[in-house]
Order: sequence, then C-alpha cells, then structure tokens
Amino acid sequence: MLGAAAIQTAATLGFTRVGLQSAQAVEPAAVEAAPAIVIGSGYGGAVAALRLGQAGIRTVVIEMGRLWNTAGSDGKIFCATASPDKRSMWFKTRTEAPLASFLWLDVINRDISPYPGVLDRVHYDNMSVYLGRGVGGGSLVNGSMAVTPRESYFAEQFPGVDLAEMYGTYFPRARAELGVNNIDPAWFESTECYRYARVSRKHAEKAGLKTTFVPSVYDFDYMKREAAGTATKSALAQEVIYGNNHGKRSLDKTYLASALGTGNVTITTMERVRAITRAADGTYLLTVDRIDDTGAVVQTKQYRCSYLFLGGGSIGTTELLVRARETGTLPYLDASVGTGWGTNGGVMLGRANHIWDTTGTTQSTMPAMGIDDWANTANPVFAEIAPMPTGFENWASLYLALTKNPERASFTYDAATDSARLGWSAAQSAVSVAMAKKLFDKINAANSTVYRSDLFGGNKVFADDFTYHPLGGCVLGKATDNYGRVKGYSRLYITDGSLVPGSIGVNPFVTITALAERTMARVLAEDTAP
Ligand code: FAE
Repeated sequence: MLGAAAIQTAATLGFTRVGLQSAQAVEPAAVEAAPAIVIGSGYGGAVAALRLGQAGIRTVVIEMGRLWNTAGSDGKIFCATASPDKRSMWFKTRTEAPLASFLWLDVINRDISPYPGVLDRVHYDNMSVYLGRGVGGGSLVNGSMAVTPRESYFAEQFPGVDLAEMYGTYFPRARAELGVNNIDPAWFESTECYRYARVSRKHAEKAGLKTTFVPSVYDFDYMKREAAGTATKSALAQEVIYGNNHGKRSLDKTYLASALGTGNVTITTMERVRAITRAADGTYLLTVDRIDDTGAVVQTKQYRCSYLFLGGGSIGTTELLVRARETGTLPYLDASVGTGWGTNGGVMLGRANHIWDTTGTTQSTMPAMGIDDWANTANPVFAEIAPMPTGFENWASLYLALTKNPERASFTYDAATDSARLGWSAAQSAVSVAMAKKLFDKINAANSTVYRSDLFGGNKVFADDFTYHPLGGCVLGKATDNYGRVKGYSRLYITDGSLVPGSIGVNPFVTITALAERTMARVLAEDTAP
C-alpha cells in the first residue's frame, strides 16, 4: 500500500463532491471500499487518480505490477538492458526484446527467472503487445516521446471531440503535468549521442523527406549532464525498455506523486482485478487476486466502490469488459466493447549504413527526431528515428514507422482460458509493412543503402508482429459516450488507450493523457451524486 491514507470501510468514508449514501448501508466486513476506484496506474489511471484526489474524493488505485522504488543487489532499481535479469520481464523464463538478434546471432536475449518484472509481452495469434507493468504502467518502459497529434488527424479519429477545447486546454494541461520538454537544437547538432539521428536525418533529406524534433518527458538537461560526465548515466547507458534509473519523468514522479500528495489517494500493488460486477444498490464489486513474486495468487479480495474508473490500458481494460459482458457480470455493455483495436500502424525496421556513416558508440535511448511524411496522402507515415544502443559501432539506422493502417481487429472471450483473444491477421500487418516499405525504399534508393535483415529473427526485415502502441477495444463514442462514460452503466468510466480507435499517427501517451483530462473535467463537473 502507498500513500498517507489507508483504505477505509464505507461507513467511515467522507466525501466532498461524490456521495455514496446507498452503499453505506450494506457493507460486508470483508470488502474493502472506497467511493472511487481506479484500475491500473498508467496514463489514464494516473490522471483519474490525481483529479479525483484533488476533488477531495477518497480513491484507491489497484495496480497488478510492483512499485519500482527499491534497489536490487546491484544498487539499481531497474536492471541494465545489456545484462537483463529477473527485473526485466513480467513472469518470463527468457527475455523477449524487440530486437531479437544481431548479425543473426541470438546474443540479445537472456534466460531469467520468472518474476513480476517491468516489461510484459502478451502474445496473440500474429501479434504480440509490449506493456509496462508496475506503478506508472507504460511510462516505466517507454521511450518518453511526447508527441501531440496533428489536429487534422485527431479530428478524423475523434469527430465528436471539440478541437478548440482539446488543443487549447487538454493537450497543454497534459503536457504541463507530464513535464514535457524539448531538446536544445544546438546541443542536438553537436552531441555524439544523437549522431545516429543526424545520420538518419541526412538520409531522409536526401530522399526529399522532412524531419522534425520530438518532445520528450526525459529531462534533456539531465541528459546533457550525463554526456558531460556529471550525472549518472541512464539514457546514455542503454536504459529504456527495462526501466530508467534516472532522468525520466515517469508517472510515479509526476501525476501519481501529485495524486498521493493530495492525501486522498492510495495505491495497492501486486493486485490484479479479475472480475467486475454491479451490486443491486448500484455499487461496483471487484474480485481481485493478490499475487506474490512467483505469480501465485495468495489472496482473493473484494473491493467495492460507487465510481469505477478503468485505466488498465487497451489490453487490460478491454479484456476486463469483454469478460464481464460475456460472463454476464455486466451484461448491458455495448456490443462494440472489444472492437476497433489497432496497432497504431507500427512497424520496426533497420537500414544498413555505409562504412563512413557511423551512428556512434554512445546513443541516447530517447528518440528526439522523426521523419514526418504524414502529409503525403498517398502514403502517410511518421517514422521515429530510434536508437540502436549496442555500445559499439553497428552501422545501423533503426526506425519505428507509424503508418495510417486502417485495419482494425476485435477481441472475443475464450471461456477455457478466461481471457480475451485478439483476432489480428498477418494480412492486417502487411498493410503497415507495405506503407513503411514505400517510404524506406525511397530513402534506400536515394542513399544506395539496403535494409538490415539480421535484427528481428530469421531474415525478417520488417518487424510487424509486435506493437508498442495497442490502441482501442473500447472506442470513445462507441463503447462509451463522448466523454468515456461506459454505455449501459452509470458511474463506470474509461480513461485509457482503449478509447483511441486503433491509430493516432504519433506516439500515443500525450493523447491518452489529454483525453483522460477531458473526461475527468467533465465527470467531476457533472456526475455528482444526488
Ligand atoms: P498503460 O500505461 O499500459 O497502463 C495500464 C496499467 O494497468 C498497467 O500498469 C497495468 O499493469 C495495469 N493493469 C492492467 N490490467 C490490470 C488489472 N486487471 N488489474 C490491475 N492492474 C491492471 O495504459 N508511447 C508514447 O507516446 N511515446 C513513446 O515513446 C512510447 N514508447 C513506448 C515504448 C515501449 C517499449 C512501450 C511498451 C510502449 C511505448 N509507448 C510510447 C506506448 C505508451 O507507453 C502507451 O500507449 C501507454 O502507456 C498507454 O497508457 P494507458 O494508460 O492506456
């Protein structure tokens, strides 16, 4: 448990904006209760927690991962990417890094012992999904790229959302709270750690393409000190997908720290919500499995609340609601729950550089530049220039291309495993690959370069079987109203990436955060108890 406030029984709860009169009469002793519960502590959950706490509403956040605040025997909270140990991945026996090989050699992944590590890779047919686990969700493992989507594409994806309000109020609010900062362009031009990005820019420009700087929630001043040798290295020490020990403004340092600071928010960890039902009095009852470091369920608990906020992410929230609808615990959920899922059109690929185009032995793990060809209506692509921080010169340029892939998939409930199955096909990934290939064929042609085929296992050139950006499943305006209120149930809300209809054209966490801010502003203003 975190925070100043312990969870209290409903009989002793005090409320300011949200009432709970009906719930107080029927409190079984074994049920822990709060006026509001938030499931998950990623972007959507963290925004909900802060705004509920500031409104004076006692709130419990339930997170299935750990709190990452204790150093291991090496003195570090997170393990090194180059020598990952059990802290790296969520109950795996071997790491499953996105870059699976180098020069076709299996030198990247390591055997590890199963443990509630920080990065998960969830496997479905034809697609696997990387997710952050722990207090802070995806913010613990992501690349910090804090991109606001183009207004025109946001409008296409969210036709019911007021653009002036989004771009005038909620995006700026999200960026401020997340601590978004920009790289000093002069430093970018001179530092060794972004040589790789400058090389990729040169190659893109030779093909007539534009590049753009990308804002970040990694503290660029800290990174400068890393480069100068006056701060402990993190982005410059290959740290990213298994956690950053320094420099990153992850949610535990921003939204969640502020939420705890209100004194009204408590976070429980290593507790996984399994089922949601609605009691006759209108409160929500959650069945929650408490797990230990081996993954064993050591206790099954019940929580109850009047207001339930779902922040388990595209995968977590969608699975909970698909299960609830199909097992009949929330039978009135809309038929669109479980639909509208996409990968943000993402494909990873590498290019082989000429011997004179060195990308450097020290590469910042935090991308700071992208190739922006989204305005090309024939083939819209935004490609982040990604690092490949091997610690030695590898003559590779790596990219995560986000394409305007219109393909969407649905989840179905599998009773045998009590889980949601994703119906994504290889042909749906091929659409993203074709778009990425068009752009990078052009870059290769202009620079007389070729693709790398040694990085993703076999001779795979385009890594199209995993995503960092699972989006959708409970799309805004379909599974919910226009503000994230779940259709069919009152006082049930979604604030996470499941609202985004499969694609947003840029890295998604700023959008998820801003939409959550918009939902919370509306809900706190309107959904008060009688
Ligand atoms: P998320 O952050 O995934 O949080 C969900 C939380 O809920 C997690 O902590 C879960 O453990 C927890 N949870 C789920 N189910 C349950 C349950 N049943 N019971 C209790 N707890 C539960 O969701 N995005 C960017 O914008 N820029 C980047 O540079 C970037 N890089 C990325 C790099 C990597 C390696 C990865 C994996 C992702 C990256 N992303 C990036 C994506 C971004 O992190 C992701 O879109 C957001 O984290 C999604 O936010 P949500 O709030 O939807």
